[in-house]
Amino acid sequence: MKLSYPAKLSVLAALCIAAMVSACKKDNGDITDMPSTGRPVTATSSAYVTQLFSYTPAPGQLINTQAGNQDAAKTVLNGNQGLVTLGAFGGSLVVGFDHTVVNRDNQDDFIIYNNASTGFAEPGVVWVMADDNRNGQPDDTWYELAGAAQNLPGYSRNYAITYTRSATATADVQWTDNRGNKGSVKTNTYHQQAYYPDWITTNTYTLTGTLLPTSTINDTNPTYITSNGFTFGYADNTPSGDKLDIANAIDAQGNKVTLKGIDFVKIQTGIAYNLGWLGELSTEVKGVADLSLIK
Ligand SMILES: [Ca+2]
Ligand SMILES: [Ca+2]
Ligand SMILES: [Ca+2]
Repeated sequence: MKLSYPAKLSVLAALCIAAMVSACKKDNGDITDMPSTGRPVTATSSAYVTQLFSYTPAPGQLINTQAGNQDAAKTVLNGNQGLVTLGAFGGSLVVGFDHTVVNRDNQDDFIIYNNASTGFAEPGVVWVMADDNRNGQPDDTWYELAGAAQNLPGYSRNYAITYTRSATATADVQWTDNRGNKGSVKTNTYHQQAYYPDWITTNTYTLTGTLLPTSTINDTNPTYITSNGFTFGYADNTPSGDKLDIANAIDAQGNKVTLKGIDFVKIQTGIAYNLGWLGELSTEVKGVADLSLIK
């Protein structure tokens, strides 16, 4: 059969389109064929988080010190001997693993190291994210890990506080919340640097997260204030470190979600409270590790 020149072109075009469709199918097939749990553990995988994506603390008594700046945030990577404070309510840290942490059936999956001691916990809400779009960035969906405080009075999702820079370093840092309340992060004589992060250029900023109850705090004796941990489920909550189960993930409505694994972790100071001479309640983090790789 002899084809005219335009007919040859249209046959060629049809062949090209067919080739492109087949290439697309192959690409999609490759993505679908990737392990459903994401990036597998390899011989060189680190047990610890290896990447810092953001450190956005609230004002606090150790902010702008060596425990409360961007360098401090990096000390929680690749081990469990660093220390960073997240400041008052809403301060957060986002870190990532070099592999996907698998949600093991009926087991805790990762641990967050802290500086909690008996009678002195500073609970932080833990959020997890799977790298659904596989771009290596925490731009997917955060899921809160439900802990023991989830059904207690005073627990509240989508709570937001706006902090205002003080006129002087030693003045209390004033705030308003999204419920019509106001308060302050009180300064103390032990820490006389600015409590409002130096590197935040705006004079106000807003932090949003889940608010935890203050029912575990006892400050009736101002010289001996205690803050007990919740039974489970938070950072800076248990003296030996907090073991967490991805199976406790919930969505924005509070419904349970099933995740095969996670790539990123966010930790957020959960309580808005001044602990007298001890300063504001602020979650601290020393490291984050995949329990399946801890010997
Ligand atoms: Ca699990
Ligand atoms: Ca992503
Ligand atoms: Ca602490």
